Amino acid sequence: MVRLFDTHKLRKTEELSGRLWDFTPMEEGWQHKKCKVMVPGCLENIPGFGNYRGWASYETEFESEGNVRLEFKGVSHFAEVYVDDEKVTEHYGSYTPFSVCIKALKAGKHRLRVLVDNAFREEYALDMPNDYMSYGGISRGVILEKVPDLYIRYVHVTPLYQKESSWIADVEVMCVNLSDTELSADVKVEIAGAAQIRKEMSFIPGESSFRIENMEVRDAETWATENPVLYTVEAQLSREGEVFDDWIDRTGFRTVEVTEKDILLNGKALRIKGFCRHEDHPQYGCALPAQAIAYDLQMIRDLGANSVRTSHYPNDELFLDMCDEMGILVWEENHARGIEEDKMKNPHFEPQCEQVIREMITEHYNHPSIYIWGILNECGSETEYGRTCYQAQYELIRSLDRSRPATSASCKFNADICQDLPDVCSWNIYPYWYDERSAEQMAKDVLTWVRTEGNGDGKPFLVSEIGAGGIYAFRDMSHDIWSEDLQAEILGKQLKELFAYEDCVGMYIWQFCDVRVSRIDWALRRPKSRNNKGVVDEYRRPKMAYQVVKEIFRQIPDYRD
Ligand code: ADA
Repeated sequence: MVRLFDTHKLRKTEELSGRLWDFTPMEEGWQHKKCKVMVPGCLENIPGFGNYRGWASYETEFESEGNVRLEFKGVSHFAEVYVDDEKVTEHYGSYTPFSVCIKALKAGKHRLRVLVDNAFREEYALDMPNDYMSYGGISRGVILEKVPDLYIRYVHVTPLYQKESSWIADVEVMCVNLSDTELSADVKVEIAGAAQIRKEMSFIPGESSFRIENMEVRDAETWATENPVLYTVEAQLSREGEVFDDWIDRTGFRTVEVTEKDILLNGKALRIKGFCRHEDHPQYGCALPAQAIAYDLQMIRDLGANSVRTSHYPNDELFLDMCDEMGILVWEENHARGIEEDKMKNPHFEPQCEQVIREMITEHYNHPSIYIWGILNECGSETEYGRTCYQAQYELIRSLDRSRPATSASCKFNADICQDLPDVCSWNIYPYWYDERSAEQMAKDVLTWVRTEGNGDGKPFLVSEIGAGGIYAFRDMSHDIWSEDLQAEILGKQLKELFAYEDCVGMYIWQFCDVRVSRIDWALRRPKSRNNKGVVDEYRRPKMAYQVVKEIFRQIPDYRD
């Protein structure tokens, strides 16, 4: 399963994932360990491959002809794609989709071979041993589509505002012309029953788009956490009345704005009660199947939370589809955790960050649950060079999407020189854990500095991480470090004090579940090789903190007065 709904009625599509592929490790001494593996899946979750790093080959067959578009929702870290032994594309970026079109393929069976590299290399500037596991493999779905010479690439819908009983939206239609000459078609866009037709639109070879401004969508209900109504967006290309391509997505009508103090959803001040969540599971790695993702989100709902931060990379669209339907707000983040100035200076860093941002925003634009974009968690925001990256990335986000705010989680207390750049100032603070101060004191100290010397005055303040470690089933009368008891005590204090602090829009708990960390550098600092700050362990067994958080979160409404 790649999405929760059909994305085409007419265009012929076939899922190439959801089946066994031939897997061959390519590193010296491993080649004999060929086996069948499920795609999607993580390489490290194949028994015997838990610490494998390097190249591996994944192969399958498909039958098709004509123009074939292959879409990979996520291959980690680097992929080279071959069709019948001819290289058709390559891609770096573990957590964002990419695609390739092969023109005029001969009718018959074809061999698809994907060479995957999950090693840590200088050229992969965003993947490194880290406080989470950087899994490898074809970790998300793979789709094959038969496309005509002119096809729809995407439709972006931006809900603008509500006017009486209509929502007003801006629409961008992006098409791809695979031929060498200009091609034309009639284009129909239908959203929630409202249709717009543009006759004989011309498209130059390659990608080109046009806009439909101020489209009225009558009787559309507003999407909100308490009422997550979704509408279908359907586009069609036709010539002389005959439809030859179609494209389907979903949207929700809502606005997000930022004032000096608040983040507004449909004009109402939000109270964020969130969890940071890694895509991680002992059996599935980062390739959680739909049922496991749904289970996480049901628990997050049960905990009384209303938001998830996709720390520290863009997430699977299945997750986003579910958040759209369940009314869970998403802080979607680009891929970068704790990358300091020296590594930001890697010549690959900035182009790769920008590529991830482009792919994330292009592919996830229509999800109403995404209310904010996040970049560069705890990177070199205290340095002049770092600032140039923050600045360029904020500019890029704003050029791609003006309808959502952007932020980055900082921990550079009294040193950050980038607080003038985001729309919301977000801080990772760990009172009572890494810091001895109370949550109230720490939040006040940070915010006072941000609003004075920090240049971040006039913006909402969000706590992007709080938390404490606790090992499942380690109970201790003296509330010793790593006990469930101490974790529950600390989280209780952090939440109560921050909810009482009016200047704080809300908080994200670090983190939903315990996650595996990299063997090099990190495992020695983390008992059980896990970051143990989850309120559930890696198997989703609730710790004492679960009940404490649930009781507090459930008393707090989604909106501030
Ligand atoms: C940081 C970081 C997280 C995690 C956390 C921790 O704030 O953003 O990825 O490493 O600290 O557990 O210390």
